[in-house]
Amino acid sequence: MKILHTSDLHLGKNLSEESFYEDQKYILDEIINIVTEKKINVVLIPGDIYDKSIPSSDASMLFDNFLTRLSKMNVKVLVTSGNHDSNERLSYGSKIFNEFNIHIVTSYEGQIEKVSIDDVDFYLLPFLKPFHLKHLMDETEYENIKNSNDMMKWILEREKIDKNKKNILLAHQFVMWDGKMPEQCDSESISFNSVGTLDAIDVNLLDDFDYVALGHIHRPQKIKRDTVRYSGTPLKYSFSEVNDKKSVVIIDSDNIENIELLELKPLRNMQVLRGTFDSIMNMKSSDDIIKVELEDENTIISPMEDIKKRFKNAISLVFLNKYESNIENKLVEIKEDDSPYELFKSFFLEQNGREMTNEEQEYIKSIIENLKEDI
Ligand SMILES: [Mn+2]
Repeated sequence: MKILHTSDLHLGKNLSEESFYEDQKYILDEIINIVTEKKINVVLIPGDIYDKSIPSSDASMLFDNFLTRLSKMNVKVLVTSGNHDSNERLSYGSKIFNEFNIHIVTSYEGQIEKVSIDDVDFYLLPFLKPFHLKHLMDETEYENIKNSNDMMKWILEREKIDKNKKNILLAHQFVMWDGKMPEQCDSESISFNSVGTLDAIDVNLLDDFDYVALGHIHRPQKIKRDTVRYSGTPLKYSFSEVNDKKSVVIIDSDNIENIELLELKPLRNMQVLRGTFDSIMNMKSSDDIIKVELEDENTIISPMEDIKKRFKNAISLVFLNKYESNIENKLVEIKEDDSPYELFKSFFLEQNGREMTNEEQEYIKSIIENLKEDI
């Protein structure tokens, strides 16, 4: 049996108001192509189907279309909810979907939902925090669950894992190895302060599983062994991921150790362009999603207008020069009776973080004088 593992689709996601709709549509088609070419029997998606708990109609249609196509191809789909998904929304229709080989699990009631296909048992664990289990325990028992690791221990102790079969777990959690957290990027929007190691699960707890299909972390990576993996997002969702290679994992249930990573080629790539305004305007034009980092010492007025003529999907711009990055400390107070020259002086200081040179002072004074003469 051939299995494909992806996760964190974040359907409906925008970045700086730029929609990923076409990119997501394209990459789901790419995944369908891989399913066809590689003769995949089962697709695993452990969480974060949608970017928002109330997905847009476009996002719902994308997922609907994806599931329908897989179902028609007789491919089984196993889905669990992530922290971005609303359990109620995602589980809508799930009882009927079961009849079409689509299994969506969004809740835990004391036993992990299991789907058996041939010689493999799949355990579908949705995103959980300890408080989700409170109603399943008595008070003293609950008091002993101090963190996600305790929670996972409690959950797994209640499972009877059949060692005569292959066992695969789907989970949407932080899994750490030897005290090291997984490598994160900006699009996860998980604050590390609130997370810390409180939410982390020790990978050694998962030793009974032949493969662990993880979601939650957007950078593809293995944790401890090749067969405990974050597939990562199918697309780059932040500029911190420009150098990442996105992929899906292909697993053969007869040879689980030999996992295969298949790179996904996006409709539009993502790039960070760094340089002076002039050098960037001389770079090769591109339709990629672009962030520009300007190195010019002098302020450039509305550079984005020109940049967008060359890079129509430029969506983010920062100035790297020392003045611009210091601006918040240089807010200048202006008075009502300031002369035009004094006003300009304040404006210059605020824009550039320094006083004008003598030459610049003379220049602006002469311009103001000329204007006065014109009036
Ligand atoms: Mn996610």
